[in-house]
Formats: sequence, C-alpha cells, structure tokens
Amino acid sequence: MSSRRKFLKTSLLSSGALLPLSLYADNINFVNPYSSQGPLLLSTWNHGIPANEKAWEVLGKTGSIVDAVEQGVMVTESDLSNLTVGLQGLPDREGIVTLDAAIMKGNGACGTVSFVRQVKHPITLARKIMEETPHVMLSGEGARQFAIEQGLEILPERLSPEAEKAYKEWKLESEYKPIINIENHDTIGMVGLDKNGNLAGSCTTSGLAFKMHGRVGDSPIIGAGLFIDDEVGAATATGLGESIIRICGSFLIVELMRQGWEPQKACEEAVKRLIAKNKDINNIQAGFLAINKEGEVGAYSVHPGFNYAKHDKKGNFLIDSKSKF
Ligand code: SD4
Repeated sequence: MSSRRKFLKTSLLSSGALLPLSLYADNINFVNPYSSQGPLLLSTWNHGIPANEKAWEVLGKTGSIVDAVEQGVMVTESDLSNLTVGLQGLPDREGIVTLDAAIMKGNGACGTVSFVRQVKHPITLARKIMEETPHVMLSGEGARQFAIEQGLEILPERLSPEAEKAYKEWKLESEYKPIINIENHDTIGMVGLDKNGNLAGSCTTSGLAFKMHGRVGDSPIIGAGLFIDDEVGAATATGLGESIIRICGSFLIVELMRQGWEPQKACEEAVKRLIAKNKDINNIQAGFLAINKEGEVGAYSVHPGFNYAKHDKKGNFLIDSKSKF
C-alpha cells in the first residue's frame, strides 16, 4: 500500500470516519426548546404542489420529516413534463443529463450527490450517502457506482423527446449563456417542519440547461442550495447556482434567523447580498425560501415570477413570492 493511501486509511480509521455519519449526528441528544407550529411544508415553484401533497401523506403515515422531504421531491424527479429536475431534464452542452441533489436533517446529518448520470432518484442516492457512508458528497461515476451497489434504479442514457428537441434547437446556435430567467427554472427545493419541531430539507435538479460538462450548481452544496438547523430553521434556494454559491445563500439565511431575523427579512437580505456580489443582475434569477422554528415563512427573489407551495393544516397553496425588482 502506498504511504499516501496508508495515511488516508489510518487517518480515516483513527477519526472513526469509516462509520456511517448517522452514528454521529443522530447520536446528539438535542433537546428541542421550542413548541412547533408544524407540520408545515414549503416547496419551490408550482411543481411544489404535488410534491407537498406526497410529502404530507408520507409525514402522516410515517411521522418522519426526512421520509417526507425525500419522497415529496421524488414526485418531481419522476415527472416527465419537468425539464429541470430528473433524467428527463435538459442536458449539458455535450447532450448529457447530469444531476445534483441534497438532503439534510436539522441535526446536521446531510448527504449530497453531484454530476451524476443515469440515476433515476438522485435524492434517494443523497440519502443513502447520508446514512450509509462516512461522507457528505459523492460525485460523477463514483456516485453512480454507489447507486448501483445500493440497488437504486439506473436508467439508460437517453434524452427525453422534449429535451432532445430543445437540445437540437440550442445546438443551431450553441451559444453559451448561463442564464436562468423565469422561463428557465424549476429546481425543486423543499423544507419541512414536523409537529415536534424537527426540520429537514431536500433539493434536486438537472441544473442549468446546456451547462459545461462537469458544472455543478448550488443544489448539492450544503449551505448554498440547502441548509437546515433544528435550533433555528431551514432555507433552500433556486435560480442561477453560481450566484447563490457566491453568497452561501441558504446558510446566510439560517444564520440571520439565528440572530433573530424573521425569515422574510433574512431572505430579502440574501437577495440584497446576491445583487451586490453578482454582475449582470438583469440576467440572473434567484429565489430563496425559508422557515423558522415558529413556522414563520419567508420567500423572496431577484425578479418577479418566483412562487412556492405551502402545505399546512389548512391545505396546500401556491403563493407568489415578492421580489426585489
Ligand atoms: C442550478 N440552482 O443548478 C440550480 C438551477 C435552478 O431553478 O434552480 N433552477 O444552478
């Protein structure tokens, strides 16, 4: 064994890192000091309605907020009419669909997958990474191999008819313009609070249409596309990933809420900061969605057009977010 490999092996073993992460994070006895206003589920965009519906049903049956946010967004991953989530999504500029996803619990446990091909449910793969490995993120071919080992569904690499049509049209010009506007969105991010005050969230996407091969967005970056903390609240993001990563958007919102900001004000501050740190803001759409432990909601975007689905005991409603411009 090479000395580097030996070093890695020993340092992993001595840190105990070969044990599943869940043995650590789930071991922490966190005493929830708040009374919960849950259950409450929030999801980005209008496909959040069916995703919330499923998540609500799962929460009712299993009582598990992490089951709920996983199975909720699986609905979107399977939705053949959706061109920005799942394997039916728009490809990169080489004509290949690559997916990003993340799942996180309020106790710090998280799993993410980036740049993976052929995996029907990347959110389930993210959960397997969270629960069955000592790691947080697997990427590319290694992630696909782990999905195969775990018995997850692998589909042939074939563009959906709509994605193929869009790709052929794009290739006529092949202009590389990494822009997300209101016609070109749809990542699903879901955050949920159960009746006991436990939080969890999920996020899954095929990412930016016609991106460079290998490009990874904000969705699988913990703190950018998703961040959850049982002590405070939860946030998720949608829109141009690069602009969101630059400000660590979801983490920023949760940290502002920790300092006492309402979710709405925290989302507005994140948008303000995103505008300050990104050039060409006319061509960037990004939106944030947040809840705190009291069940208060925040949503805000750069440009108009962002909406979200909110499911509580009163029902499942689509709500327009306010925006800066
Ligand atoms: C990305 N944030 O990969 C994702 C795309 C997205 O609405 O959210 N679209 O940059």
